[in-house]
Amino acid sequence: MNKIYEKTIRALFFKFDPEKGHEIVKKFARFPIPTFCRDTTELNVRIKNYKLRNPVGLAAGFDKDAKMISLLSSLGFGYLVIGSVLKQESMGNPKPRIVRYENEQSMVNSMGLPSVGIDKFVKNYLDSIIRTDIFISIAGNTLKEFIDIYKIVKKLTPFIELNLSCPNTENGMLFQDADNFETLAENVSKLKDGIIFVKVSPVINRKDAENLITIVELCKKFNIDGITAVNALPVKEKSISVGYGGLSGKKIFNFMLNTINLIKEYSNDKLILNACGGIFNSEDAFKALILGASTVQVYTSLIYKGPCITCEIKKGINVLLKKNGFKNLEEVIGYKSKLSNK
Ligand code: RRO
Repeated sequence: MNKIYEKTIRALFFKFDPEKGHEIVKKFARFPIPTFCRDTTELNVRIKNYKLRNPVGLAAGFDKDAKMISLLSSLGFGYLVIGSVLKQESMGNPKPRIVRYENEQSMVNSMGLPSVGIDKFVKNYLDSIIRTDIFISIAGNTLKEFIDIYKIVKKLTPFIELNLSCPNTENGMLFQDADNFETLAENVSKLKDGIIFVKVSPVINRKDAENLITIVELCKKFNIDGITAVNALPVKEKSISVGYGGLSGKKIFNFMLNTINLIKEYSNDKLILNACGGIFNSEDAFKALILGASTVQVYTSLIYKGPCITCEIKKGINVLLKKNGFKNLEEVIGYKSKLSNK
């Protein structure tokens, strides 16, 4: 099925500017399609008091304005992360702002947080046909913006992801700084309903690792439920208008695994982890789950491999469960650390 997608739809879309293809999909995405991919109970995932039907999520960024929920929720995902949404409307960075590295199944984006703003986002959301769980990713330039949006979105869904790590705006990583994060976590926790995740950058050096360890400690202190690791990796890229962007896809897979490993080590099993970054197949997903991720998120691989990727990953995980003697996914999550604690 992937090969058909690659030779037809992808071949056609890849002739356009990368954003043009996305715009075309958006036009057709207001309606659901029949779901062709069923879930089995072995793949259910517990997130505190909630249950996701399967662990394969769509990462933030694909549907920033909540315009494609109806179509996307028919594709078999266990959940969709919609957003990131800002309080006010924003145009983002000038184009061109996406470049594909086809041979490496990776890409760089510098969208710069374009958003229709929270009011239109909520309207789009409420107009959607929703057939799977929805996480909403929120971003803010100030503490007040984060808090104001949080108060609105927590009424829509129990699952909120705070984006601390946009590589493409001046303030995109402000709240990843441990002192700023402490203020954000403390304030959000006072208003908390449901589940809160924070999304962090990949760890590439010791300084990043130290900062992330502090974030992990603060999450535990302020009752933040989990971490999505990782956002795109900041890189320079001349063919993008602003000269820099965030690298995603296969090239960041190992950074993702290392970051998940680090968080797991310091979380004392108190945080729920979502693995995001370069997951293209069930083997990739299984590696992240065994390390301790409860779910996996895809985005770049959806573009390279097409909408069948969700079913392929789910089917592949089911095969890997049986092959490795696990009864269900819950037994797999964090299996590696359970082994080393024996
Ligand atoms: O909009 C973006 O440029 C963007 C965001 Br908010 C993000 O979190 N990650 C990314 O790669 N791009």
